Amino acid sequence: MSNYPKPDAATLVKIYEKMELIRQNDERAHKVVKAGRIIMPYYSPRGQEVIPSAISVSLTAQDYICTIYRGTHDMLAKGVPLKLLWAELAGRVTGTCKGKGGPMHITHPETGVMVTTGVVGSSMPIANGLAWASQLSGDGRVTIANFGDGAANIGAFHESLNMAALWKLPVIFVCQNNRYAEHTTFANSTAVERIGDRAASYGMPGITIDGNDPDVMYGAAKIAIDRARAGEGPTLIEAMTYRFNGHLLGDDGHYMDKEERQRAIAADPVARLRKRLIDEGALSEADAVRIETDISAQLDEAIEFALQSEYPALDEIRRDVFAHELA
Ligand SMILES: Cc1ncc(C[n+]2csc(CCOP(=O)(O)OP(=O)(O)O)c2C)c(N)n1
Ligand SMILES: [Mg+2]
Repeated sequence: MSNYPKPDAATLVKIYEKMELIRQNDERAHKVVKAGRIIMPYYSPRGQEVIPSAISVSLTAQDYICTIYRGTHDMLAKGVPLKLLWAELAGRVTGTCKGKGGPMHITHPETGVMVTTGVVGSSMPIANGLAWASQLSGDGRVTIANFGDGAANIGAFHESLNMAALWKLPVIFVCQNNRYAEHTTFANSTAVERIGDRAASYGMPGITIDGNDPDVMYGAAKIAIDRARAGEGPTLIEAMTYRFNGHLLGDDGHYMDKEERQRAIAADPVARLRKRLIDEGALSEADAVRIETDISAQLDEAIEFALQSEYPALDEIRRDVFAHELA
């Protein structure tokens, strides 16, 4: 990993901005749901901020990502508009899916955020389809398939990796190993120590890395993205991370190892990168505060926009569902 490309200072600041947006967005989601202002299932990505932030700085606006119910971090890093995201979370007609998708199905093709579902493992075959379309049309796009450690034990993982390798699809499989699948630990569900090793079975490069280290995550993603864009095929990246919260809001995570959890929270990757950027002189304290205040104001605006928007009217129910009812 010492030969990985390294992010320069400006890129690290960009990564930090995305991570701070994800952190604050998560804080707001907790507040808004607990206050009863929005009723939704919420799967916190807190602790996993580095992964999409360090990947997306090497993506274009046209590149695609597929993600899961625990995916607001992936979407925010890719650039989904905040107002549209929040309006969809609140089920309003101004949302990314006109309020008909809700928090589990955020989709915004304009920023490359493609078809999110709650079906564990589904991001991978969908990503293959998008990547195959790019290969056929020669549009030069790459697709990132995000999924969890639990999803790596679903049949779709194995089928998708095999096909992507066989057809040399421009796709990167990013397993965000947060050590839990619902309430089951990784060790209790998986016979191999590293999911990254499984890549060898499918004839593609695979690696297991510290997904909370921005340099390593950036470097591994950059190599895989360049490889996919050059037509050399897929890569499997297992990014080791940790889920700070329970599976979803309302689950207190009592079954999680307390010390392990405390250690992970104490090593909060967002606070760590902030401190490092200031120590290294890449960011001044005043600039950091400006970034944070600006994000907070954008979130205020997005949440108010969402809550003041209308719910979809009854005539929306079948629109966008059947081709002959598109109008
Ligand atoms: C096909 C399928 N099986 C089971 C479930 C129930 N389920 C929802 S989330 C989840 C855990 C998935 O864990 P992981 O892939 O590690 O993702 P994480 O939630 O940790 O991000 C399960 C089993 C589901 N939604 N879909
Ligand atoms: Mg998991």
